[in-house]
Amino acid sequence: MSTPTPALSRPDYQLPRSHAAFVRASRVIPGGVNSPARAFGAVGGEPPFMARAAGAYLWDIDGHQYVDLIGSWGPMILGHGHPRVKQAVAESLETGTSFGAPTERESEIAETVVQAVPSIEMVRFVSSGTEAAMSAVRLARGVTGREKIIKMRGHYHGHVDALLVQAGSAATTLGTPNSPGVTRGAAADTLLVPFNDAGAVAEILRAYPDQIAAVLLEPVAGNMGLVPPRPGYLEQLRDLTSKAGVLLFFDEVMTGFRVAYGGAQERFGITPDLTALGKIVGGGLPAAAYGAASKLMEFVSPAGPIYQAGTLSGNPLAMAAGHTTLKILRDESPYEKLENLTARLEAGLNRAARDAGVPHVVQRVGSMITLFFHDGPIWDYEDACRSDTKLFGRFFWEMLARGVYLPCSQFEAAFVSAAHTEADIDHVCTAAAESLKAVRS
Ligand code: KE4
Repeated sequence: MSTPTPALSRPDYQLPRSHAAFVRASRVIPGGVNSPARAFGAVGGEPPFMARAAGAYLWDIDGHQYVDLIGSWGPMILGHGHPRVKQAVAESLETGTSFGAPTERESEIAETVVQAVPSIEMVRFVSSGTEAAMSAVRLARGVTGREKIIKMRGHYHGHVDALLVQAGSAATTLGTPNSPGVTRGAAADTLLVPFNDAGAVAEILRAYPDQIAAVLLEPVAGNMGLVPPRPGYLEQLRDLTSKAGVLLFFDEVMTGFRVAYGGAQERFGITPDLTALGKIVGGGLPAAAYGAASKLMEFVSPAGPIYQAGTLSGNPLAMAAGHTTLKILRDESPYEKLENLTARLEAGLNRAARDAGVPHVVQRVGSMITLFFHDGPIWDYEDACRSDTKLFGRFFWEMLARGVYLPCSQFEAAFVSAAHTEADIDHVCTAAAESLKAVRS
């Protein structure tokens, strides 16, 4: 498939079939989508409905082709429809779709995860990142006998009541970081601090001695746009939590197998006590996981008393897609290619914004990247919220009209896959230069 040529301009960019599909969907699905992040709430207009995907590309039902920079919000690190992943799922399909009984395939992928992720000696598979984060928090509270947790403002760990407090991702986009329906009781034990501020964590640990079960965070934040840890910050958290007998929980649903094969904990050399995984670990099918040292995981039912369960946990099809994805990442290690492609994108976006005279900052870790319309670096949620989200919305549509599918919010990270080529990246940079000139005029 050749890389799409940029469309002429935004005004003639119509999506008639997607519009009809959106009207139809909105009658029977809240907001016409099954996840708010897809709803274009932050950028206005209606989302294109997708017909198919292959490699680095998406095609909508109006026939438009896009260079895909969402990759299903992270899972598609190999690109869409990798032949070996498709083959593995097809073969798995031949033996059934779900048994509700253990299979050896679950042990095989569990062994691969244990070998890959420094903090994990045992792992439990679930069906979503939300479940993984929720279960890990329950484990932390159950093991320590403590009830309070420390969460970072703007970090997103799925729609768990206790964690939907100052949440990022679409919760920020849609202005519901503290959703109605989350009771005061559910949120009462969630203490909030700014990301990248170890002093704030130290202060809470002092104020609540022996009451904090865990500090949880995205080690590289992707849900307020891409915000890296300040140099030394993760080391400070590790030191503070170890000294206070508090568990350090890395939510690596997004960064796991993304920023390095062993995730952020491998890239930054910090070993947390608990890890949540998702997205890539399912290879595009519903699977996620949480893991830790055996001495902690042995508390999880039925080995121990802390209950957690799931009808489709360890689903054979998802295990086949996820395990094949992990084995390709392990054996072919596309990480240098991902680093180079995304560095090329970073340079191109910086050049385009500089030439257009647009205040901006491009932030990147590995193949996760965000162009913020904000003058100067972003280290926390308060900084991120000062970005020009209206300008982002106009930029987003200019890019869409030029065949580039960005995350539909300033508060999301974009993802480059191993299926992208330099030509795809150059197309994105050309489209960005044209789009920024268009929104500036
Ligand atoms: P899921 O329940 O959506 O599988 O995972 C929740 C989750 C947990 N932890 C982190 C760090 C995450 O990024 C996520 C989900 N990420 C969003 C994108 N920012 C998923 C997209 C969506 O909500 O549709």
